Amino acid sequence: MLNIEAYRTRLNEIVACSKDLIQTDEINEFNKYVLEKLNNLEPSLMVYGTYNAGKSSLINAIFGEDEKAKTSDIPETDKVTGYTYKGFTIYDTPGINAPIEHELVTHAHLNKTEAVLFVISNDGSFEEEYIYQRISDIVKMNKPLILVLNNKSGIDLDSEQAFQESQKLNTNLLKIGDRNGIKNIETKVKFAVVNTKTALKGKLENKKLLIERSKISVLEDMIEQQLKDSDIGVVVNALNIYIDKYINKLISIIDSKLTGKNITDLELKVLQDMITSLEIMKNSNEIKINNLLESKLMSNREVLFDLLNRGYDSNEFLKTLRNELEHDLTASLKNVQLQIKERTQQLTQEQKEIEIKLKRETLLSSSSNNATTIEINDSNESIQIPPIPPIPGIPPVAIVIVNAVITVANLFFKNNAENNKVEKQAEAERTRVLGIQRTVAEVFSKIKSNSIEATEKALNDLFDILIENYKKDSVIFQGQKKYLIDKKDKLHELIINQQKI
Ligand SMILES: Nc1nc2c(ncn2[C@@H]2O[C@H](COP(=O)(O)OP(=O)(O)O)[C@@H](O)[C@H]2O)c(=O)[nH]1
Ligand SMILES: [Mg+2]
Repeated sequence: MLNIEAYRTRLNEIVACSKDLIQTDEINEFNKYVLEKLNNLEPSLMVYGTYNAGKSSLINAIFGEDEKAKTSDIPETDKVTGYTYKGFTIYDTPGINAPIEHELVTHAHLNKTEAVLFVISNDGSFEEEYIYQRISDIVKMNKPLILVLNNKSGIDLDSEQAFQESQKLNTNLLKIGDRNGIKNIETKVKFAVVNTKTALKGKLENKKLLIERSKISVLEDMIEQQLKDSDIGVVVNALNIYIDKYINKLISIIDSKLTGKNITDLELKVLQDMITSLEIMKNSNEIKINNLLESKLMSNREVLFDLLNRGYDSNEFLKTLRNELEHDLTASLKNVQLQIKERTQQLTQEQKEIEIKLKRETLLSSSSNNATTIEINDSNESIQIPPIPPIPGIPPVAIVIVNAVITVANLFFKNNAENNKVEKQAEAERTRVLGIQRTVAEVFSKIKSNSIEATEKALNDLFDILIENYKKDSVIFQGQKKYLIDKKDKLHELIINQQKI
């Protein structure tokens, strides 16, 4: 007995895996078909073969109706039409060698059908190799097959010529079986010769002799027997093939996204290179700016000492120094902004190239599958280089300096008033100079630590959010890759499990 519940669970899992891989319509169609089949396990028969072989005419002959199925010398419809026959359904299909849309519809139905009625006409192409290749494909799928030679050329079916044709057909069948490793192919294919036109005429005009000569009854019995013999095993086989083909399609879509083209790897690599570049850029600029500011401070140390030594007001000088430092830092940061901008443009270019490659490859594979690509955030658009942040000022330094200068001056005058002795004066002078030196050292160390802090903060503001965002993107890419690989593993499991149900 078929475990319907296990099939339903499996179906839900497959449908869940399909999301993001193929279009919803196609998923729904798959889901609907499997559910319908599980609800009704009746086998059906599909009329297949080259277009113009007389498939639709054969349907008409079987039903004894002139216009039941539309017949024509040119391919007209891409529809698969079902007809109820003795409680079963027979489907007429556009066939092989029809326009591509017709062929696709036919092929899709071939994946579903339980049994096949393969029509070949004897007026032309019945020796064509592709016909036997198709027959062999169906036999390989273990689907019951009735091969019908439609006597379109109207020869006497009991003649030597008819016998020769059947022999040729049989030889061709054995050949393809050998080539494709199918043992005893002749036992796996039932064979009938009919004259559809005569059959229809006989039925329409109720002429027993014509009907008999057409040999349609032999075929009708064969069809009925085949459908009655098609047990649950035949239905489950067809259903498994349908499901497995669908799963294999999903896997090949994943493969085209992953291993074959390595698009995800490429995208990840350009992102990770970007992150490394930014980190290096941040570090090297920090060193460069700090060196620049430090050399500026060094050259101004002497000037401040000189000013204080001569008792001048240092506030104006410090204000100018502060402005110059701010100016230098701002100029350096503008340069960093430019570097970031250039690197971002490079990334955009790289991503564009990958996108073009991806599009080209999707286009190339779109004939085999019409996969939709996973939406990938266009991270370039969100990139905004942060503005240069305000630079923390140096005011506390100025206060320190003023206080220090006052202290030094007081010390000097106090010493001067109390003691007039020369050595005391010299002592006082040393103390004064030392005091100034200490003050200068203190002031410059404050300015230096302030400017280092300002540089660090400015660079953090410029780089950190940017780097963080690229890191997030790269995690998303890695996640997508893992997501696809996990999905593929899951789908492989679902195929293998089909055999066990
Ligand atoms: N003379 C003759 N013509 C046939 C026979 N069977 C089909 N035809 C013609 O072949 C053409 C194609 O037949 P049709 O049934 O539409 O082929 P399909 O494309 O396989 O469905 C039509 O013009 C039919 O009238 C036959 O047994 N004898
Ligand atoms: Mg037709």
